Amino acid sequence: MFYRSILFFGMCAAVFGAQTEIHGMIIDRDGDMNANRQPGSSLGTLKKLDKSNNAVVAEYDSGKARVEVFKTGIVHLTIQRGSVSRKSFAVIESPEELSSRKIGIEKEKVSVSLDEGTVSYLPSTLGFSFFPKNGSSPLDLTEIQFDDSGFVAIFDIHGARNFYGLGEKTSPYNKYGSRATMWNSDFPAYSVKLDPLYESIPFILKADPNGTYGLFFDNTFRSTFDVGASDSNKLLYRTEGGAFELYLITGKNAAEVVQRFSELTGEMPMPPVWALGYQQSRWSYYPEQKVLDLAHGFRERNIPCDVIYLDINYMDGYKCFTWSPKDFPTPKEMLDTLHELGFRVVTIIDPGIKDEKGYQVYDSGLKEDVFVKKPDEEYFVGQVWPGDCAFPDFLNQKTRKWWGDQYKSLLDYGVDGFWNDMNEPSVFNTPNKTFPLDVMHRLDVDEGAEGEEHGANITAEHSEIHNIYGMQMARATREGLERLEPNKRPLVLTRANYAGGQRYAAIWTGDNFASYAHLKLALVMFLNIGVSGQPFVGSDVGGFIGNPGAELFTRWLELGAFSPFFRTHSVINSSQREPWAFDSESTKTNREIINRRYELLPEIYTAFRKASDDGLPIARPLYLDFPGEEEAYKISDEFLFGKNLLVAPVLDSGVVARKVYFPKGTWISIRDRRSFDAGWHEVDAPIGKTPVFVRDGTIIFTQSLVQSTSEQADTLILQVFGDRTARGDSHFDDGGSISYKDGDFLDMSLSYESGARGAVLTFGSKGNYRPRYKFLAVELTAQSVKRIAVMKTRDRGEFRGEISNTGNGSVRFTFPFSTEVESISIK
Ligand code: MIG
Repeated sequence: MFYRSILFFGMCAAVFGAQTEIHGMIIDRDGDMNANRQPGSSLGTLKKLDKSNNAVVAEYDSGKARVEVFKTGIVHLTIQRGSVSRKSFAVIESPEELSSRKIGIEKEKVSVSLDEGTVSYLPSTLGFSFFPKNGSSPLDLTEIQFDDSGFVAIFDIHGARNFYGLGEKTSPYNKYGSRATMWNSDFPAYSVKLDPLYESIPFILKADPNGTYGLFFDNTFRSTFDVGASDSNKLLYRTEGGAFELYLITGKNAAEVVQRFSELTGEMPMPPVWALGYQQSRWSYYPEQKVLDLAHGFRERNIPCDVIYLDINYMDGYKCFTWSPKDFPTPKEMLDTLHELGFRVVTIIDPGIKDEKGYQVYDSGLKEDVFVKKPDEEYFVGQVWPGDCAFPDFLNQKTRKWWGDQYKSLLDYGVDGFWNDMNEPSVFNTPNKTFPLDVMHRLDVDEGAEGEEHGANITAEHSEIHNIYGMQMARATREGLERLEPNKRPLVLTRANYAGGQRYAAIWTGDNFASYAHLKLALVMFLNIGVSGQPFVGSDVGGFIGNPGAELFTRWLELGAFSPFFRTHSVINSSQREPWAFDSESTKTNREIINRRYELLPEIYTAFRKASDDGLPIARPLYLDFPGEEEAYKISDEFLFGKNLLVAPVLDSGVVARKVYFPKGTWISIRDRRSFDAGWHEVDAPIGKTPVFVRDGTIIFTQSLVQSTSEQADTLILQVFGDRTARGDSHFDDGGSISYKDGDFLDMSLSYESGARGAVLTFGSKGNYRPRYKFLAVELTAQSVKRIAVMKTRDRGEFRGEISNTGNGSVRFTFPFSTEVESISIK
């Protein structure tokens, strides 16, 4: 163990050295970008121009371009010289049949008319432009230069200054003025400025009060973005291979653009409800007894928790799909006990398969021929935790099937979910810390290039596959779990990913630090990852490397409670990091924070259900909901959680108050029902008391406390924020199966109206699922109406509510629970 941690920190040091080199490389390569070349000259003269229904194809001496109205609001431009165009790994939609009048050719110019503006393509120069109708900044592809391997595309952004997205990137929040590289990389202990990190999403969103568009560069090779950094009016995109595949996504506001991008690349599937609970991890909890002690530790202290993670030490010599006979001699019994205590267990699985004859997984992998090979047809062998390893080639169906099947043994033991790490892929002993770039991958036949013979042995080099290796591993994992347990929703967590990877797994932001700078960065990352199509995101609470003090841990826990993925995790040899590991005062505070996450679960679950449908983030930047407000584009330390909660966490040390920007409307504090008008206000924020506000006119769905989601809460609590009218809705289902897709859900919608003669809360519902609460409670802040409340049901007549005080500035009426409720009148 000692040796391993030395090795680990040795790696960190080695990696820091590479940082400037990487930036240096980008700067060097940018040097020749402004070479004075005629646009279009790279492809030679135009030979032919053809229009089909939704597309125009231009053929040149040495290449081809194609403009297509892909879907409403989305234009797909492909320019290729030599390189082939592959089937996308990100885009799952096929072009829609749209009216052919949307695209036309006039005087050698292709024009596309969209609701939000016009797109034009000039075949003679390869010029591509978007002119928004509302007069906001146009976008011009002014140059595209091909070189031996890839190309650089240069856009004029015409004064646009707000850019977001690009997935998992370090600061700044607004990407204008920065550079970013897409190359999945494992940098243990990354700095707040390091780039690139573990996942690549080449999607950038331009959004300001005047207008918006999104650009998705669907290319998996190493690529770089320079967003006004080298030239203040230019966006430069360079890639080291492949075709130019651009999706221009328009929309009436940023939310519509993000939604369309999510539709294009697929939405996050609904996770099981337990994955929304609090999760405890470290590298590593072992042996068995320590894991059980941990579980009892939560239950004895009444701190809710749903999931315990087993990091690499549960395995036998770090061999995937094995248990350490010494430390986990009776995994089945351990898992049974944990399940009885209401816990789920997630185990880590890395891609490296130990190169060892007699190890069953390795032997079967050899037999099935699933491992990646070098050009000389020898297996590529690289070192990771188990020592020398072979690596599955997740790029083809056969390997994915084989990989998915491996999970059967862990499922049989009772493991509930899986955590795919090291899948950038990370390799300890190669110069580039990953596979050599000429390692070969075998692709599915239908993923071959256009024109390639079907059934041919289609291969691609690692340089092209690198950025999707992790995504395809997560895909193989998910597909396997869905095959093995078809009626269960899997939880897959992955470190590496690519655009569209939200279809397969949640992500966390990797090996960060226990510092306030990293706490701030975590939120900035969530917001940008969210608008890049991936809603299910979280960070290691407390920071992976180092030891947070009690205050930093609690502040991070506060952010964690409003992160879609809520997990504490820390490096090997770190100090204890359980919510009770500090002092008794902070144990109490930490418990309250986790309790509140559990009380808000119906609201959070509904937010997930929405995100799985519309693809919009769960932790969302203010500009998505308030596109007209200038401030909404600048604020990176406040966000909406779901559509109803405004969260303003404290992200600095020694602070007990902060300034909060309130967008239009009136906002009511969840803690004491104080209300705030739009604009800036100072609010108090003592440790553990996260400033959270609900928009006036909203009903939120909460529930009484449970210790895990395997427990049924007694009471569904409807909290009405606002004195006159309010609306709310919530989604319920069994939380774990996929039968909600067949109508087994309940969508409840509420409307509240208050007038001189009292108030009425009216219930609507859809679907046939019946939640099993015992009580239904309504909480109101209204001063005038708090004496008597009567519930009318369709099946059991009327009930009079029992009144109580909540201590948070509202009054509660409690009734027996019924889904047959029609209304509640309050006088
Ligand atoms: O080389 O499994 O980011 O969460 O604890 C380190 C051990 C490998 C990196 C992950 C981290 C995990 C650790 N892993």
